[in-house]
Amino acid sequence: MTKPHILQMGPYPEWDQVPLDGQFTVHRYFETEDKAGLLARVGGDIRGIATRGELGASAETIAACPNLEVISVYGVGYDAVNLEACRARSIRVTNTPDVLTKDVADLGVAMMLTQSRGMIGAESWVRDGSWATNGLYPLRSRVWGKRAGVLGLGRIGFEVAKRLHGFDLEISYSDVSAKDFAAASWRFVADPVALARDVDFLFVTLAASAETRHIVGEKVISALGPQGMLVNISRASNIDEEALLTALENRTLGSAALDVFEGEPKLNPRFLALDNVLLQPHHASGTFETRKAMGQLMRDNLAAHFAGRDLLTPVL
Ligand code: 8YV
Repeated sequence: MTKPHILQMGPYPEWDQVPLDGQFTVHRYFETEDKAGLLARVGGDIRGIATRGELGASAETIAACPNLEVISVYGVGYDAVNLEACRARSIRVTNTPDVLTKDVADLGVAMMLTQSRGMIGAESWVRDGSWATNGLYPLRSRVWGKRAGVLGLGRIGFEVAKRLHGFDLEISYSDVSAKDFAAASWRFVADPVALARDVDFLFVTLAASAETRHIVGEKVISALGPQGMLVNISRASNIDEEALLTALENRTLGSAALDVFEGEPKLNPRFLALDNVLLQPHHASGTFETRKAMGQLMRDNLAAHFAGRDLLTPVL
């Protein structure tokens, strides 16, 4: 039996690459310099695309594959896949929800603690000898007892709120409606600006879409204010990065902890000049266990499609 041809948009670890190469005839888009040439040559053979959350599949790539049937995303976010183009041609789309939820929540909360307690600076304080020469590390504000806001109480937002609850923070959240799975003590605040005004830490855990683009803009940022901290473990597009940079530079926002950036992995160099932002390389789902589960689910969705079975985690 001939193996279905798939287009692979980005690299995977070896434990995913080997089985993928075994199951499919794989064309590595990311390794090919002449991408237009590759698509012109094999576009007609391609029946599936294997991609990653942050890479997705553009309208042009989809158009270059006239026999495309399915796009499997290694990631929960599928905002980089052109869904309109997929809908127009009944192309199925899958993602990897659930398996990464708790790791992403862990990193978000770890970022808040790291930034609040100044742990990066404290590490340097030990390593560069400041502890021995200058004495005690400068004091920081405590975390427990403070107010946290979760913007988007989906799977990841829920796990963030659960963890923050365990850290004795007061929880409020914003979403399109109040959620019946939220704990009784979690307060629903419909308006993101009102949410930001009421909290010390604001976690952005929304699935990104055209509707949520820049939902955290100048108003939300200034409502969070000079004592507030913004934590983003979702997508850069949910935040107006220009407004964020200006607020961090002017100290009208206290601080930020970010795992995602516009144009990543190249980020705006203005971030690098700031001492009130914690920068992380989009690795919230980056544990062995979770990445293995993501790879397996990404391949299982492709296999299910080509075997004519129901998709495990369909988006479209
Ligand atoms: C990336 C993510 O997919 O789940 C998502 O939406 O952005 C991440 O998990 C991951 O970096 C692998 O590419």
